[in-house]
Amino acid sequence: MSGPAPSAESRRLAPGRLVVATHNAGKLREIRELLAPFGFDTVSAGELDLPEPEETGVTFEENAVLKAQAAASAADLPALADDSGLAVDALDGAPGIHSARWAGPDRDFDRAMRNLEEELQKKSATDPDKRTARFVAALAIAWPDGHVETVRGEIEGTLVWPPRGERGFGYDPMFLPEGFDRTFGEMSAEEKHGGDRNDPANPPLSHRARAFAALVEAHVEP
Ligand code: ITT
Repeated sequence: MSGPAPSAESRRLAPGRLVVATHNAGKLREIRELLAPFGFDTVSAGELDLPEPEETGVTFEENAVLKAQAAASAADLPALADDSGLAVDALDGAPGIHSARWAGPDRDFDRAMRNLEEELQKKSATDPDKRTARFVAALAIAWPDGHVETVRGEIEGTLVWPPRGERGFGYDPMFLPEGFDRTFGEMSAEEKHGGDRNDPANPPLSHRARAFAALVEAHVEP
């Protein structure tokens, strides 16, 4: 028989110790909140003093896999990574996978949001219908033997100027999710996460919460 080898079977994460492979404090807080109901014993890449791998991928998924596999192999534990960003239609998907980079080495998101607004002004993207964007989050779980699973979540919205709200992190104060009149920067953590994947009346809202719902559905032991 010829042809490609069958892909390894889909895997589920068992309860136990889990590395959260991020050095971003805002993400870490949200991931811990989203993981809370599942009883994992989490330790962050920062707490383990793990190095930050270079993000050389060209997709969110590739970068999430790089980060999860680097942490799983360094810590000899399963590891969960998130690669995320804001894709702006008028900017052909920028900043996208480079969303963190737009904030510079000091991670200055006031500056990143100003840069973003300047780019939108250059494109004459002043009307809300020209200011559409989506937040994307790819999550990867990697095991020390190299196996990896990925999922993705997205949320559509519009970019407002000036930014509104002090909550959340990163680009949250500019992002008005579709169907809402408050930005992620004006929402509590619970509002930004949204509801339950099993409740059609109140489903998960943020890109990260939606990716989590997909992760739990397919790759976490029930
Ligand atoms: P790690 O790689 O250590 O996880 P990072 O900040 O470098 O941290 P990314 O490369 O995935 O992570 O960059 C994602 C950037 O996209 C992040 O720095 C934020 O600016 C932005 N971003 C992602 N999710 C966001 C959210 O929920 N709210 C606001 N901004 C978000």
